[in-house]
Amino acid sequence: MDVKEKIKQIENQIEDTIKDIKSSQTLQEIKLKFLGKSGEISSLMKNMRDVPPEERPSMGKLLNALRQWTEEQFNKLESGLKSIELEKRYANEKIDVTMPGLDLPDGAYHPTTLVTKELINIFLGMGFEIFEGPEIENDYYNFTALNTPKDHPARDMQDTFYLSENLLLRTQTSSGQIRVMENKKPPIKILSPGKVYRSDDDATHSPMFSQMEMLVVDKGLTLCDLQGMLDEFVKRIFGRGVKTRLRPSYFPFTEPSVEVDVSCFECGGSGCRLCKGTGWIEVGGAGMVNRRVLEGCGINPDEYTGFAFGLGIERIAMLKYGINNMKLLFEGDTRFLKQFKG
Ligand code: FA5
Repeated sequence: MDVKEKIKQIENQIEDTIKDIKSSQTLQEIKLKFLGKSGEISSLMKNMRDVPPEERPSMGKLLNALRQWTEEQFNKLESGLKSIELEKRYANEKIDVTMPGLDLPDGAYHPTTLVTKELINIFLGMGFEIFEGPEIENDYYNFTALNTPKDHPARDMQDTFYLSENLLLRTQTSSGQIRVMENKKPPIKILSPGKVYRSDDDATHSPMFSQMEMLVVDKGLTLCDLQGMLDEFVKRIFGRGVKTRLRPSYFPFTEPSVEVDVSCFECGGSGCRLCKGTGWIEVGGAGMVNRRVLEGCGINPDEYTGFAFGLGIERIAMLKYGINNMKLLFEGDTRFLKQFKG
């Protein structure tokens, strides 16, 4: 067949097939059939070898024009198909912003956080400021300045995690008392919540737990002021009917020292499993700040007195929510935690 005729035939063929192409994928296949390496146009070009040399330039021109025309046809169709396909995709992917959202489960505050927030609120309402000391403490603030020198037997009351000869994980938030009194002149009224660490581990003791320290230093404070404040605090956290009892105790940094008990809010004081039949539940330690501690911080103990109170936050959470194993507060089990939506 004459090349010109062949060209005409190809053009007609392209015009015919193009009409029925409905997707860019089919278009690619057809494009290969004509323009691919072994496609019809490329084969024609290869056949140029058989064309007499004098006809080659004009033939070459015709074939190049055919290739260019074919490419234009396909490109035009391709951009049309692509925009139709894109619109279809957009229509399918349309987002209905009025649809209700996915029902993701609500989070809840951890019981320890709930109690911490409640305690902070109570004390802020009484005019306390918050002080947060470091968790890595040195021996001086955790022990020595709290009237507990190196060979003091009271050091055995708390099993300490030492990081070096002088550095340790604080065993009590009482270390914050010293940091505050060193830097602030009375009147002082601070609340110091935070994590503390001890080598302790059973159903009511954890190696890492949270304490809240309360310290007040001013002129003329007595144990009665401490009891009055504890009474009010306990009523706000456990309920108006709950009473406070101070029991003699020992802490090197307070003199006198007391254990703070509250009347059992489960049985009202008649004795039950929660209070182990005693009618009372211990919530923390307290006392009048030892004059040696005040002196060490540059506060004249003849002019000022102070009282301090420290409690275990997990212990309060266990009492408040009737939790019988402290481990539950550290395991992060959502079946347990989701019961505490505050
Ligand atoms: C102290 O830590 C004193 N710093 C408290 C204090 C402050 C006394 C100010 C005087 C003046 P104690 O070691 O008793 O005291 O601990 C206080 C509370 O922390 C305890 O009543 C208990 O509720 C809690 N607690 C102690 N050890 C653990 C533990 N391993 N896990 C969880 N809670 C604990």
